[in-house]
Amino acid sequence: MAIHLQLAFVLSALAFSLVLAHTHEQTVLDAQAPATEDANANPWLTKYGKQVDLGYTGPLSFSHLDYARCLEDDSNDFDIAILGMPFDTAVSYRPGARFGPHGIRVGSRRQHGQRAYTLSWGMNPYVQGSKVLDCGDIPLNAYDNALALDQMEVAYSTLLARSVTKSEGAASQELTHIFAKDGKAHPRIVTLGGDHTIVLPILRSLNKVYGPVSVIHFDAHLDTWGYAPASGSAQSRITHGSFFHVAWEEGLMSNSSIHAGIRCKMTGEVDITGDEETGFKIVSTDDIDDLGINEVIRRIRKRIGDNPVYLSLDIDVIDPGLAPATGTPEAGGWTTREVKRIIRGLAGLNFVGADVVEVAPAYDHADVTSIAAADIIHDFLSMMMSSEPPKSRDERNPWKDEL
Ligand SMILES: [Mn+2]
Repeated sequence: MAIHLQLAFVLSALAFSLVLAHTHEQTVLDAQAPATEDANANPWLTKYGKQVDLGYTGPLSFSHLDYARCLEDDSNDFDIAILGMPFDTAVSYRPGARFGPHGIRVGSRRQHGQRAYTLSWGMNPYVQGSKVLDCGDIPLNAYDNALALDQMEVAYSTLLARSVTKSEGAASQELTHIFAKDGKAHPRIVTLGGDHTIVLPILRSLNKVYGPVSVIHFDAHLDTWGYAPASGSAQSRITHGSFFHVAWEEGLMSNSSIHAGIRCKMTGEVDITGDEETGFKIVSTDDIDDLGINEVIRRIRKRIGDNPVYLSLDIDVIDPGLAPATGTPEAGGWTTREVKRIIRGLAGLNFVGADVVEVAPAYDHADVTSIAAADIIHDFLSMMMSSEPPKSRDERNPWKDEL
């Protein structure tokens, strides 16, 4: 076993070296000119080239993207921002999602823009003409939820107001100007949560730019519970299980949203009735077996239509056997592969933003949840840059039976 592991390690290191081969060759060429006279001045550079970062080395950003503190530094433009919201003080069970942004970045370390082509998508999202930038994390107050929610809204709005990079006619889909009240193209933000409450300030911010949006909500739970607390404050009513109800009260969502992957225990039918009032329809976990993936995709697409849509994915939609590191695990969920296939089927909808929330790395094993979350975000980038779902590999390149 140890030998196999060593071999796998060597092979993966080799594969990554090959990815970097182009950069390395260029570096060697660059280094050749001064090599003879400077060989003693910098023997490393002369002999081995630049100090490149391997998958498991270097500073931490999502998929080794450029990292900028965008909230204070507006000198780096982008089309899609990766933004961390390390917030977990409105959870009902396990805290720990404040470490989600860090954990997802750790889970992304074997991802890289130079090795991002997949068989599933048939493309690399980092070479589609859109610039993706890791904009860091919002320094959120950890003691005052009202203050933290305002910080999230202000930060999101700050980035939404930046002008996009992409030139007209680039391959990626860019429709935000069609839906924006000001008629301008706005960047899209992929948020790393954070507990699910972070979606309330995000929807408040999006509402100012686009008006009400539809929501596609992957989750084991409804998150539309709007009960008044038996005791407590108005602020204590805003939690990771109630934020959609509050968003509905505030008119932030159009009446055409949909859940996917619901399987939690409820009070009874009253929860479903309340959920429908807030504008949601339900695709349950079991529907994937009863209806099949294609029908699940069709129902989501039909529900959303041409509306501007925000996609929020609670990692607990995935079975806790495959994604254990989350705040409120529910047994019997979808597989990571099933979720990824549904996401592929959603390409071409008018996404104005997306998130992965509720990753709480302290409950993880071997980064399995963080790796799933990072991989799903890779799919989000491809999804946001595609005008339609990718054809299957067999449709693109039919299998020829040699018999
Ligand atoms: Mn949730």
